[in-house]
Amino acid sequence: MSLFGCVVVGPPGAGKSTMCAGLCRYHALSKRPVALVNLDPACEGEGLTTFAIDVRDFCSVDRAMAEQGLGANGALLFCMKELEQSTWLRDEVEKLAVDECFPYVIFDLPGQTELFSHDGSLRRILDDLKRTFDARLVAAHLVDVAHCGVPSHYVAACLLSLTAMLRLELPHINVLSKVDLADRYELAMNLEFFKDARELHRIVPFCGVRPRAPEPVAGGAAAGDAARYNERLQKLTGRICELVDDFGLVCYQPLDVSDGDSVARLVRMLDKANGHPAGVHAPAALVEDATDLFLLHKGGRPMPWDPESDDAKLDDRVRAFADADEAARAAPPRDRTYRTHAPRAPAGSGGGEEDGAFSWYS
Ligand SMILES: Nc1nc2c(ncn2[C@@H]2O[C@H](COP(=O)(O)OP(=O)(O)O)[C@@H](O)[C@H]2O)c(=O)[nH]1
Ligand SMILES: [Mg+2]
Repeated sequence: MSLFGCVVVGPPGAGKSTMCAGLCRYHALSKRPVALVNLDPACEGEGLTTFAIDVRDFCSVDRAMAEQGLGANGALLFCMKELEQSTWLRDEVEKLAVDECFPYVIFDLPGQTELFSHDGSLRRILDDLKRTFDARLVAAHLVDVAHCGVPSHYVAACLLSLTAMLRLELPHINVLSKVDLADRYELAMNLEFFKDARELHRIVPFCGVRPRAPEPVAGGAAAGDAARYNERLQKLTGRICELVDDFGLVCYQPLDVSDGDSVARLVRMLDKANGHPAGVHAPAALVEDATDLFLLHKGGRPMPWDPESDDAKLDDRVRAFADADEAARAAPPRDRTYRTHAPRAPAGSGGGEEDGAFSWYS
């Protein structure tokens, strides 16, 4: 049977690991067996959810830095090369199958965009999985809604999304993450514009810097500098907008990972993109339940599904759900059984890259 899964990419802090935890929880609630794979050798802590496969068991960025004399980003690329040249990942993925059935596999990737912008290892690793397991993967590229607050950053993000689409060569969904925070930013256009990413040139007039206060001696020179800078920036931005528009591929699916409806919409899009036979493993009623239960945590991070430790906090409806879950575990379906990787409670660690460790548009 084919392996279905999702490859989550995007700049550091875009919300990749949180989305992975959200997807794991959603799938656990809707009874879809799921396995989370950490492909970030520099990931710190244990993440929000248990990893079924953790690339840190195979290679270490610290070791690559010490032994090869590389910087952090170089060491990451080195690790990816090592992973590409070994059969470790293939062997580990093979172990996930139970009775030749794979769980839905979610790959959490590092934030360094070199991984797909000008290095081919990641693509070759994914190609290998596609060949070996007939893997039907969809890429989700996350862009933080904060970038909509700075028009030139948003255009850069669109270019990055387009690069990811062209370089990864997978069915692809671009995600505008953290939309619950959109109100915090002063947006030059309405949110629909940023979701559609069409007629990008309309944002060009808003690109630029404000002139700094004139310096006492040079009197007014700073304003002239800013005007010249803005003129050049707008010309360049205009060309990039044309390029992105000409491809006509980029648009964004908004995501608030604490909102069950938002996660459900994204799951439907991901399933459509990679052809997952949704509905076979997740009856409609379960999907509805998953969406409703997810809402219990609205306003906070999605809590990983852990019937045991969460039990005390759960209301009657959720407890009934947990009982049904236990009954389902006790009597697995006749034709096949899955090894599920139930997420556990957060270990108090974010699992993301350190702030400022890497800037993709500086
Ligand atoms: N408000 C809000 N915060 C989010 C959302 N998704 C992620 N975050 C926060 O964004 C920060 C970075 O998330 P993380 O998943 O570590 O990003 P990564 O570096 O891409 O893996 C964390 O503090 C998350 O709690 C969201 O949908 N809404
Ligand atoms: Mg992360």
